[in-house]
Amino acid sequence: MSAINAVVDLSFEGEIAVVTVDSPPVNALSADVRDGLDGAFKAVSADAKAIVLICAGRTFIAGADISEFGKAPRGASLPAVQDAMENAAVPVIAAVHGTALGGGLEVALCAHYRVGDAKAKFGLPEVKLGLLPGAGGTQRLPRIVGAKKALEMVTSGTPMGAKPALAAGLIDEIADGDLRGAAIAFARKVVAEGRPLKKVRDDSSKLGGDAASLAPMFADFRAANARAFKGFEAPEANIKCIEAAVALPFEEGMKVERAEFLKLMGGLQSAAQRHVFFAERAAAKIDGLPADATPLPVAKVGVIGAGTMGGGISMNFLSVGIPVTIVETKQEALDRGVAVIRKNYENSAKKGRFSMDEVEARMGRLSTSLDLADLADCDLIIEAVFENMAIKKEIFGKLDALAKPGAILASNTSYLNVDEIAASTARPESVVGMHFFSPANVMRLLEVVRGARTSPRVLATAMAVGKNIGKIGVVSGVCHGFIGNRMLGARQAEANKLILEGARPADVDRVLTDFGFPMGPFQMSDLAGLDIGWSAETSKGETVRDRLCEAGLRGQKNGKGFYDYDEARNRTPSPVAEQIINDYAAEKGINRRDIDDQEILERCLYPMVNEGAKILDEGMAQRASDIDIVWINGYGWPVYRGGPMFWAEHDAGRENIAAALERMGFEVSQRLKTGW
Ligand code: 3H9
Repeated sequence: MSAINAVVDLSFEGEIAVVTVDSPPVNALSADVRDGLDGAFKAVSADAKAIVLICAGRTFIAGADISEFGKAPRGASLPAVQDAMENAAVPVIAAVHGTALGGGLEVALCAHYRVGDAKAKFGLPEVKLGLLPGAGGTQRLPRIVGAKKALEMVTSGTPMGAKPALAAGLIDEIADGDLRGAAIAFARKVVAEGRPLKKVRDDSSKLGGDAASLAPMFADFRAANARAFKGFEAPEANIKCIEAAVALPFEEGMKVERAEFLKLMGGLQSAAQRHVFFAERAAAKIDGLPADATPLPVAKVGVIGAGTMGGGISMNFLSVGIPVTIVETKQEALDRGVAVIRKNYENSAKKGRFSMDEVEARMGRLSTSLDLADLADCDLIIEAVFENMAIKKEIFGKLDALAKPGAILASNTSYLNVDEIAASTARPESVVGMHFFSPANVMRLLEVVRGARTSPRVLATAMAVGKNIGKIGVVSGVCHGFIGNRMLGARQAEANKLILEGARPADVDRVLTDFGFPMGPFQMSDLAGLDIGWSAETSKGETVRDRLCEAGLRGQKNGKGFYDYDEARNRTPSPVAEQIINDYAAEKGINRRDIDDQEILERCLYPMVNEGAKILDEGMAQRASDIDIVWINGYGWPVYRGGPMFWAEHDAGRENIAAALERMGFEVSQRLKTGW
């Protein structure tokens, strides 16, 4: 074996040259990897009969090195490496394990043949980074899997497994066992049979039609996905490139791809989506955690409360094979909760996500009880009862008495003081907040609330558990509403003022949905129920919300709220709500005026950013990007806008926001003026 450089080796197995990339963690196409590949292909001696390209470590090349984007180009160019492969004098065989993604697949598509192991995955996920495959992927992939399949792959970013890849002709063989050995054997076969140097670029026979015959397919695809692609620039650019692959010769199609790629790469959406990629990974890191704070094993989970939250939380664990015991106070509540879980699973099975046997397997892991004592052997107990401090304290006091030593006691509280809850036990080091978002089996965010006395291992375990159940955990300190709801509160307060000053609830909602949120604050209030935390006995008509509830407006649940809802849940602004708001404003002497969309947007979003900055001031979030992750995954902030803190920094402008907030009379965080 001879080293071409620190990350690429060249060795020989008889007459077969083997080029090995070894650049942890994911063999991304950094300048070093490109230089190494360039050097290796040049160094292959004339007597080699074939070349195998393979990677060490956990995966084949997982793409371009995203951390190099936007920096001055260095090293060999990717097209030069691809040319060297495609135009090699002898067959080049890519041997794929793990994930051949993005630039990795684009490199593999320049080989003449591809062999994958049984677990290998092949995809072009650039769209998730607000990009398109910029190294020929949009021109080569449709020439091998057909325009329709390629269109689905580049616009969804979803990878293909080895079996479908073999069926589609994307790979030539699935290797059983030793990939290196199988790839070398395959290379020998290619040589022995004198197979041709197949260049994907030269074969247009699999595209599936020409521009005219495929036009309806493209039109249907755009129409079917209009909602999913709304607001995003990258999907349409990807579609245009696949159209170009169908309509134009290869080299011309490459020019379209290049132009579209550069447009996206220079735009704010891709910068935002790349930020989110790294932000997601940064969120998993807990600053200052001692090295010995390894996660504790969690083999059995208890959940207190079988309501919407408790049921959803339980499903997360049942789905990954962890047994759950749910405890309720009444049998009917248990039965109802279990029935909802079963129904959810059955609905997924009906949609083909898994089999009915799997439904039974998951349900089989669920047990129920009316007695907290049945949680005594759980490693993790999550309390998911309603937001009432006295009740939570009582429960935690009981858990302290019955849970096994070392068990983690978690609260799903969305606002309350985790330290106060912890103080009702003699083991505050075992208490942590695990705040799930509704529907808890679907939403990816998990706020992990670190109490003043939560032990490092308990914190690490809560984060590891989150990862295991497919969540993105973000650590928050103890403050009212933690990261997400605290900022939501700032937005809601201003939205409430706006409707008294003259904006209509539907205007506020429209401005925010146009911005990219799936729903606005008043649609959200209607969905949650206007009467959450409201009681007829104590209501004094002091707020608009009190008056709406007093008038029998409860939100979507009774078809009346800020909007009226018909049976199909179509909404129209409610004249009753509008009258109540107008009367309230008149009574308070508020002069109503026309409020334009820009003011609505600024007043809803700027105070949120300010609150985010204060959260950083107080050390309640570890980093600004964590706040972005909370808002994208828990509250529907559009991913192409990178989260509130990214948006403030790179779009709206921190200093602009600070100045506007000062004009509005807000107390402005210093960080907002000077940087996070
Ligand atoms: C592209 O290819 C454009 C082309 O068309 C060419 C145009 C000219 N670059 O996710 P993990 C880091 S665009 C740099 O935790 P896993 C990651 O940040 C690219 N770094 O592991 C993390 O670092 P840290 C298209 C990267 O096992 C570490 O590796 N490709 C890259 O759960 C481990 O990552 C993609 O979009 C990268 N490309 O998942 C694939 N990838 O430890 C993106 C990862 O410091 N990557 N890192 O936090 C993935 O989807 C997953 O990382 C993968 C492994 C599935 C590969």
